[in-house]
Amino acid sequence: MSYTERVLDLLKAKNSNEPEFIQAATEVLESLEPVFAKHPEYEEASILERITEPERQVMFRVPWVDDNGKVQVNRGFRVQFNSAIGPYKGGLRLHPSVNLGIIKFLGFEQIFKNSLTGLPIGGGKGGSDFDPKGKSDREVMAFCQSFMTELCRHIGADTDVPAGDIGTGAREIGYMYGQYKRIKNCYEGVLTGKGLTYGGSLTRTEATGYGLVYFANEMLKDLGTDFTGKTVVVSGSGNVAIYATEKVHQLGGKVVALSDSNGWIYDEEGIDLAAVKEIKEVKRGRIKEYLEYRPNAKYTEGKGIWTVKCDVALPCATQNELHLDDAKTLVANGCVLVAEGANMPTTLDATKYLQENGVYFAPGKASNAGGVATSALEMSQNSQRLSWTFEEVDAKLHDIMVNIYKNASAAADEYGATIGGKKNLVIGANIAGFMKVAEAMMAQGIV
Ligand code: NDP
Ligand code: 2IT
Repeated sequence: MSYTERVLDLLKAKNSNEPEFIQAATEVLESLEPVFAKHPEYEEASILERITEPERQVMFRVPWVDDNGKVQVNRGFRVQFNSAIGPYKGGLRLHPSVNLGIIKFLGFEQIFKNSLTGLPIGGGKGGSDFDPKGKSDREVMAFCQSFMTELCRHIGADTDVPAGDIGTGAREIGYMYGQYKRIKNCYEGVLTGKGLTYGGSLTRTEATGYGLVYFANEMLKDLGTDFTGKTVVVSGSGNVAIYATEKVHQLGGKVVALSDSNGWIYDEEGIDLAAVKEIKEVKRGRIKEYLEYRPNAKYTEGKGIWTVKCDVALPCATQNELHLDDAKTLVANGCVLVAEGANMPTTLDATKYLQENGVYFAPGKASNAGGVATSALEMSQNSQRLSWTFEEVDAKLHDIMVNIYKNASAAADEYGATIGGKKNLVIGANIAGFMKVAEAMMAQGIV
């Protein structure tokens, strides 16, 4: 039995009730197999046993009062996974599905993603099973203030810097920042994704979606093509999906479908993004309302967005939203590229099927790293007490995505990792992300 197999067995035994964490760890550890043949010193230092165990995890009660005067209680989480290369960094997810296993999978992915950005940020993640959907602004504020009242003792600009994720946008970050400042009496860059009037960075809102498309564009270039005239399907209709759509349109492609957890829309003429922004960013409505703006579009309740014929698919909603059956349909419909905007949206068997059938595939930890990279740029600006222009940040984001592509490709080349006639970017990204963290851990001794 190899080192990676032994550690995986151990992980499965210890964390049997955390399937998403096991899934993420399986993908990473299997990719790293060839690294340990070259570097026996890592096994000697139990790097894998250490990197799969969070440095610290906190779980806490979040009591708040709803609009009926009733006390509600949610569960809060922050997993500080790895600080070898920088302060813990990663988003806060607010969604009823949140549990420790989900936060651990996201925190684990974040270690390697953050390393790939080339910036000094460690891996962490947090959130709560609170559901912001349908809540009044006052209820959201009450929750955010209570959540931060506990979280504030565990974070700090040089310790741990949370940000947005599913359910956490500018509104939630604002309420949390206000409460942090009030309790700590300290105006520091403790959160990213802040509003532009109080330390936020231009381009952070757009960064994950834009970065995803910059990355996919590098992949297309390698295939000798680009976005011009390409038909694209994007799942989700939140922050990542909206700005991925915007950039695809800027580069000459056409997004024809978007979704939310209720259903999906198909607009043959190309999505009217202004309408989607109004529905999602202003009204906090449902994607079905798109028909009020574009009566010729089609709405389908439930799943099925991957049945839409496309050249490029960008899953940007949530984990495990693209299954083996969806992968088969995409391949049968002639899809050439899948790049993950969400974290782990593609199941392991679907990923394998896509890759083996010649679809060029980008794992989220590489292709969605533009969001956290721009968060790190926000941290730099806060430390300098400066703010850079949109063009400056966008240019840096573009360079970072090109570099991540280069580094993941180079690692795939170094280890001869190809699949279905394409570079295996899953292996490339995992190895490139891992090496820097492993070297830092080796240098810092047994901690
Ligand atoms: P948002 O909350 O803005 O949007 C999430 C979108 O996904 C919504 O359309 C939502 O639909 C849909 N969705 C969420 N959960 C589910 C579910 N269980 N089933 C079906 N649809 C679902 O989040 P983001 O756009 O920020 O995040 C999307 C993905 O991108 C996540 O995986 C996140 O971890 C990842 N990501 C985000 C980054 C960021 O900077 N924001 C950075 C890197 C990755 P509905 O409204 O109906 O719930
Ligand atoms: O998954 C992610 O990378 C994010 N949600 C963004 C994290 C961040 O710190 O900007």
